[in-house]
Amino acid sequence: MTGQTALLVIDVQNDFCPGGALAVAGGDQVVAQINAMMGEYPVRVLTQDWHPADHLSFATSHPGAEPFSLWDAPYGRQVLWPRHCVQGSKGAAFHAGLRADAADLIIRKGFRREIDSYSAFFENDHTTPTGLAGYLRERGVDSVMVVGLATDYCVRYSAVDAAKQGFKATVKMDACRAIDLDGSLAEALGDLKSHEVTLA
Ligand code: VGL
Ligand code: ZN
Repeated sequence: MTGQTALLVIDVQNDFCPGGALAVAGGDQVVAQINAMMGEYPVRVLTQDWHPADHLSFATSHPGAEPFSLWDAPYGRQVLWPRHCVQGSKGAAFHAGLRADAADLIIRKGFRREIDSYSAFFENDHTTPTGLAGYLRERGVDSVMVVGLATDYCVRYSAVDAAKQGFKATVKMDACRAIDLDGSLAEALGDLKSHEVTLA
């Protein structure tokens, strides 16, 4: 069983939808399309951003720091986000309309206080694996279709890492929405193209 394509649904959670703590414009608009795609893929993986309340990617964990400022973390530059996707909170739950029951695997990321994890494959040190690559290989997957939130952060890093891990990676752009912080969307598109990720 090789040659299968997995659908990777990135972070379609309440906090990234309108009204959420780190709302992405139109974040909820991807839900219907993603639900419709679920039936077309033999392997379906959802990711869930899943932070402890004192996570170091939160501005609130750095006295005096403003949300969206930068912190020089031991593993590199880290945006300090508004507190979001706290483990077990309503904000961390999947959007109520998402067909989460259709998932084969739910992978949680960003659960270690000291390190953020944008990618579904590696934490932000780019070396600590989440286990997803091994899971996909054992399921006979050789390509991934990436959708969800946000295009310029978790979708970007997940798709680039998928390509680096040898999977053929495609991002379905109209099933994604971006944060677009200081040109981050343009930078993400350049990064995706330079890693031979297909933008569909
Ligand atoms: C995300 C910022 C912080 C994302 C997660 O899902 O793109 N962005 N945590
Ligand atoms: Zn996060």
